[in-house]
Amino acid sequence: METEHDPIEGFAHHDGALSPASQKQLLADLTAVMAAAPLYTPTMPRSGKQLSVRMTNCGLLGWLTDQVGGYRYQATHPETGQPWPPIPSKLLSIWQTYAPDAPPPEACLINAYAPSAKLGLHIDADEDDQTTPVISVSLGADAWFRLGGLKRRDPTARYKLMSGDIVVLGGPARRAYHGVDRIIPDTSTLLEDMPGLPPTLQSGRINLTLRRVTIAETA
Ligand code: MD3
Ligand code: FE
Repeated sequence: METEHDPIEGFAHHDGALSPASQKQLLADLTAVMAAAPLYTPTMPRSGKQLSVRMTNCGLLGWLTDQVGGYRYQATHPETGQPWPPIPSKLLSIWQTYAPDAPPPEACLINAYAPSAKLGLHIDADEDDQTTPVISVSLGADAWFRLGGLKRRDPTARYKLMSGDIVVLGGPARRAYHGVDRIIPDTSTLLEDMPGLPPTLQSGRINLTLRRVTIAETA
């Protein structure tokens, strides 16, 4: 059996934070976002290897990666060249609730997982602001999420993230290694009739991460 470890300080998992009705309302907003900013297939710096996760963004800045430019934030979609659509107000109010003292979010990364997709262990280090919390919202199929420590080889623990869960990563957890081991198939019907979402992604999972990227001027 896998050894259990205490979660790193600053990790807060809010189980079932969003009701089924609010999940559906949020999904309607995301449908509009994804119509304006289509999902694209990110690729690794240098190797050009495709990630299994599909991505897009909303907000003033979006996180992206491609073979030539590598990991970065930029204000425009890599394929359409258009500015990212604004962050829907429902997400801004979630940010207000869970990070009331933080400056407003600048980026919302939208990760779309097919049932076979995963995200290897990594740290989020491309933001100048490394102290404001990151807030994650899970929609659709359940996922096994892995959280470690500040060093790659530190012990890890796994958590099941379900549709409607909100995770707040503040304090030391903001700089911890983490990833998505796998999607647990046939655990949600939420994404089933999301307009414009390809069928394989409809049977998968969408995760949203709200982030502060630049260091805010203090008032
Ligand atoms: C822990 N996304 O987009 S969300 C990512 O489910 C990312 O799509 C995962 O890791 C997903 O970078 C995990 C939970 C999460 C988000 C950001 C974190 C955990 C985090 C930043 C630091 C530590
Ligand atoms: Fe991450």
